[in-house]
Amino acid sequence: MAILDILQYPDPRLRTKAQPVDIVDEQIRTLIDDMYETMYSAPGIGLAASQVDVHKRIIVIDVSENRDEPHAFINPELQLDGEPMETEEGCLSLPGIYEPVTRFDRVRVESIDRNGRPATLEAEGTLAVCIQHECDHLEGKLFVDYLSSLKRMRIRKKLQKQQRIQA
Ligand code: GNR
Ligand code: NI
Repeated sequence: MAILDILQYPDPRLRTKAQPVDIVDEQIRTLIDDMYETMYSAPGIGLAASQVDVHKRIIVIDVSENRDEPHAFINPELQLDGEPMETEEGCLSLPGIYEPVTRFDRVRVESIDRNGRPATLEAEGTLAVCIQHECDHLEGKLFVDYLSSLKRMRIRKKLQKQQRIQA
């Protein structure tokens, strides 16, 4: 397994729209394993393939306390449900930035699992929020897109400054 590099905002590659997976083969399963390792080591509660510069429709999530409830979704199709709710979001591509975002509190996801079988999941709460956040990544969308352009500009400047210091 391998820990993959996570693209940092405002890297333009984060804006790439991901393409559907045709066949779930060994290469896809290896990518999913590497995404889990990358997510757990970060640590984060989810990761989209887009964030590791692989523009395929694959996301992994684990919102459990014990980090022992992994979910992988290939070609996820979302149905939003329930009520709007506001929660603080963060993103591994925007380290140290946390801002409130309004999302639906329930979702239904149809996808393919790591064995290539169709699967349906109904989720609520943090899992529902995380699924929406990850599906946005596959469209090239980031949680800061829901903020005002002024806030987004301040965040971009702050992160670019951090990245210059790290370089
Ligand atoms: O680790 C993460 N935490 C988080 C918190 C609130 C809402 C969404 C998230 S997802 C994020 C990991 C990440 O960037 N996934 O794309
Ligand atoms: Ni994210």
